[in-house]
Amino acid sequence: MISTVIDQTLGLEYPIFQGGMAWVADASLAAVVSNAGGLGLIAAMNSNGEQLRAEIRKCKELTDKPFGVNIMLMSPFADEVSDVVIEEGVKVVTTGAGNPGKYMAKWTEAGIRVIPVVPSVALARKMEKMGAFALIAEGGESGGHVGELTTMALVPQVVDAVSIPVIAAGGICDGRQVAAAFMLGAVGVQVGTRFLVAEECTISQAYKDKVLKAKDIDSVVTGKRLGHPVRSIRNAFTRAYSKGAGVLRIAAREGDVKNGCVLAGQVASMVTKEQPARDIIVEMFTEAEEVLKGAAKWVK
Ligand code: TUI
Repeated sequence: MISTVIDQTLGLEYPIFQGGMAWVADASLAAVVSNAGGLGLIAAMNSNGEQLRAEIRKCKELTDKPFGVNIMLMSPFADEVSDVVIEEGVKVVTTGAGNPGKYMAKWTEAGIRVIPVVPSVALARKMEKMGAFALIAEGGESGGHVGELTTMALVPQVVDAVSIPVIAAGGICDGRQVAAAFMLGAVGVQVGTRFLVAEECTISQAYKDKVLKAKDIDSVVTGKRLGHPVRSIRNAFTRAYSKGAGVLRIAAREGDVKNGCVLAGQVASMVTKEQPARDIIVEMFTEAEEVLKGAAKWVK
């Protein structure tokens, strides 16, 4: 059994987080992942305070296991939702797409375990000083908003720079990659793309099919010049290099996978079947255990 400070302190069965995916990670997905032994996360994304409150309450009805909320810091409602997580007694908050510094004191004072996504050593150090419980070091293999570094380069550098736990994200969808993350010094993993095709995930079937059919070089980063690099599956949207309201929603919720933005990571091509979330987690950790046990086979 693989068990680390992450599952032990957060009360999970497995040290795995489900990524806080925009227009994907709703209360139902978060609850299913939490019930399966991981940490489910509700994506606050562009929800206003009351919409997020409703999702949190729904999640509490669907699970009695720990779950968290991911706050996307570029959201116009970030201030509002930063209070709602406190009012609703959310235990874990992850953040993305920015520096959560201005919220750190009030969250940690409220007893929330704050786990920011960091794309660099500099932000990792700042977040540790500000009281982060752990960090998610996310490499640019991931879907969505991406930093410059790869998971392979970023994770060990963040691990060396801080003394709080580090969770690896970006490019992780099977047991070999979980094992590799542990080898780099991480004590947990965050997985997004593979949960897109969880049977319980409520996105459009067209979106799931795009992921299931993706080949190795089908995910591309657009928006670098605009300062918002985003990784998604190549389609008319990525060719038009467009940006606009609703591109995430129309892909995830309406099934317009041509003009919409189909966020997915580089491992989309390794995701080949729909499965219950629980099977995804169990399969990944069973394989990781075997890989880790056999890791010394070339050492004489
Ligand atoms: O946040 C994500 N992934 C996302 S957010 C999102 S919604 C969106 N839609 C349109 C444009 C942009 C976003 C879709 N996917 N992942 C976590 C993540 N955070 N990756 C990289 C970062 C990050 C980048 C810069 C975190 C902090 C940061 O700080 C810069 C600074 O101010 O120091």
